[in-house]
Amino acid sequence: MNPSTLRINAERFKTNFEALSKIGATPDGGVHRPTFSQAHLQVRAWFRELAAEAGLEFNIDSAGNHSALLQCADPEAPTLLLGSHLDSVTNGGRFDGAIGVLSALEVLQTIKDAGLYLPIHLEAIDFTDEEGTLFGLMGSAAVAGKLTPQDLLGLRGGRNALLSGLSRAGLTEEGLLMAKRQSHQTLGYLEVHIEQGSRLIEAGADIGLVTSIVGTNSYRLTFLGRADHAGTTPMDARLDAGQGASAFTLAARQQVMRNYPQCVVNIGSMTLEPGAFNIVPERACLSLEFRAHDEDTLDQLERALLELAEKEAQRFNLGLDIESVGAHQPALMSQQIQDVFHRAAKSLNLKTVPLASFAGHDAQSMASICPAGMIFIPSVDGASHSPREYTEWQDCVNGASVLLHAVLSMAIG
Ligand code: HGY
Ligand code: MN
Ligand code: MN
Repeated sequence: MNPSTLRINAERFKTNFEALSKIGATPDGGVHRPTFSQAHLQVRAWFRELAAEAGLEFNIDSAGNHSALLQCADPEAPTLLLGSHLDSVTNGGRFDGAIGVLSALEVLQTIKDAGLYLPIHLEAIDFTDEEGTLFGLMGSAAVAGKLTPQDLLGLRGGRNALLSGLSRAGLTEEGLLMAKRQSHQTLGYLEVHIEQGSRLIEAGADIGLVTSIVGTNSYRLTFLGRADHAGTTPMDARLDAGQGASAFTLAARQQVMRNYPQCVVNIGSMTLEPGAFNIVPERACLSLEFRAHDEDTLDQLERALLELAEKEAQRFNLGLDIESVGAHQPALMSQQIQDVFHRAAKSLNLKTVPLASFAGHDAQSMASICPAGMIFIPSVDGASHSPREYTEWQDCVNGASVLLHAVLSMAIG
């Protein structure tokens, strides 16, 4: 049979997506599947059953990455990895990550059903903790050998959450640290993902060819003041941690918009302690994250923001505790794979446009051990990390179809 005529089974793909979207579903059309939550463990078990029903072998590595496998006859052959992640952010959308894992599974099933024998192994992978409930890109960083014991001491979700989550999933820290794959084993990594922005729709394009992925650093900042009576303490005598935290939050946004217009900064949570109406807050804990497309800018931005935090703490006579809880380097996507994706999209009469990614993805971990590439499919209104997240079904079919033909092109030319 002529592989170029092969098409995915769009009906099966949709049935699977609808079933997957029910696991951890929230009333407003999103999903809530934080890493190692019951819903996340449930969705991984569901993925494993689906692979078994499809007659595919299955593997769970020591970092908990779940993979459906379509092995070829030669045990020494390299593996082409395709996939994404089944974990979600808190109260997230049902397409982020999920559409990539199901597209990968659909490709393996389509090739298997067609009785096509490839000279390489194919693996549809669901990476552990992409979203950073615990660390962020944890499963792919483990596979790339980029995870260090220090990373597991100071991380976004906190060490207790890591240890209790690992034990719920039957995993260990040692296992995380020994999941590295050898480069020669991995022919490449391909990922389909929603754009999570609105550039594709604005450009009237079907497929985004990802050129690079942003680097992201995360810090926990704690402004330290003094608890006092909120009524009897004169305003100018207060050591109010909330003032320093709020002043920094506003100043950080101004700093980035004025001096780093190609970057972003976010303070996603701010907690004041003790947290009572009538006590001046003595502690203010902030979760700070910032992103840039190259290492130098990321370093400059990091220095600028931490200096700003120190300055605002001094302004309000506060102490400041700074803890790094994550750093992911920016990565360039393989030009060879961008070309493969472009040719595959063209063969399907789909319009492509090159896009840099401001979202982090597992492909940026994988790029350090093999050629990695991604395609984006359109997000309506650019909405993501929210139940408002939505992609038209034809665009989902387009993404999986381009992935299928990219895989066939890499496997058999
Ligand atoms: O946060 C991100 O950029 C990705 O969605 N994990
Ligand atoms: Mn994602
Ligand atoms: Mn995400």
